[in-house]
Amino acid sequence: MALSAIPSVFAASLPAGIDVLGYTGITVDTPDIVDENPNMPDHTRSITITLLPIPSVDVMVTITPTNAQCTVSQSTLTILAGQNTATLSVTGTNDGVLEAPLHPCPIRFDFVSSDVGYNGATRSAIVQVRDWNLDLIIANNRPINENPLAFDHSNTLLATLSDRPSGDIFITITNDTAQCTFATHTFTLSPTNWNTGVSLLVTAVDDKIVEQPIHPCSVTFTSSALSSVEWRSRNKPLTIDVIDYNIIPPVITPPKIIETGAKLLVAPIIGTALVYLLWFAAFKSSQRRSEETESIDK
Ligand SMILES: [Ca+2]
Ligand SMILES: [Ca+2]
Ligand SMILES: [Ca+2]
Repeated sequence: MALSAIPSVFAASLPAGIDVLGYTGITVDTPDIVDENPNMPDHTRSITITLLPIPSVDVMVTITPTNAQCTVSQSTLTILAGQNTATLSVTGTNDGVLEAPLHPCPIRFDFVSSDVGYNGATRSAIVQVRDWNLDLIIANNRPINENPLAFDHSNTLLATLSDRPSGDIFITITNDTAQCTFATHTFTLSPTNWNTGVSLLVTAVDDKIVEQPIHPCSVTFTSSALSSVEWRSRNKPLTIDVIDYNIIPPVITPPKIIETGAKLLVAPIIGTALVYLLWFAAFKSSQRRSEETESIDK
């Protein structure tokens, strides 16, 4: 048989936060942390609701996350008479928004039953959601000049993290050989230097190739995986503009003699003239031979 509501004299002695409308035996056991990253094992965790005493009538529970940081597998459930536990799951919302490493998702539980000890009871729990949007930030990116004598032949970039990581993150720079080069290809951002950052010297390559006045040096920053810190993208691309230093050789254009529209007439005219000249030369030659022959005969 279910107990009646807690007498007010007893309720007055309860610790702060206990819902005096319901039995003190209503407990909600939630995980401390869920992860936004769907690939992490704690992306979804279970919630257990336990009722004590065991109800002799059905108890309906409405479960409501009070912000958008997590979702629950069921918004309502019924704990049947004679049962005293129910489980559901809570999942961190993969929101793509950069937030605090841990940010709260409060969940409210409302109980309805013909048992007055459960009817109207509420519980609340806070599940912390681990952010998945820690980001590598590359600052001071500006164009660099291929000309070794130019003041902007090199540049110093600053690499920081958007938030404090829980461990060291090792970062490798790749694809930088053709258009620009980095003085170092690996660096570490840690819980102590994540906001002061690491300076990265990058220099344009004097490649002796005629290119576009501004052309890209495309590099990739690949970050190590940490079990406790998850990245939206472990491969972050960066484009550095390179200013070309190679002069285009002059192009010699022959003088334009014939207009485009007259081109079709030119070949037959030249051909005809050549044939006439050849014919005329042959005619004159044969005429000379004939005159010579005549003079010999005479
Ligand atoms: Ca987030
Ligand atoms: Ca170049
Ligand atoms: Ca060039």
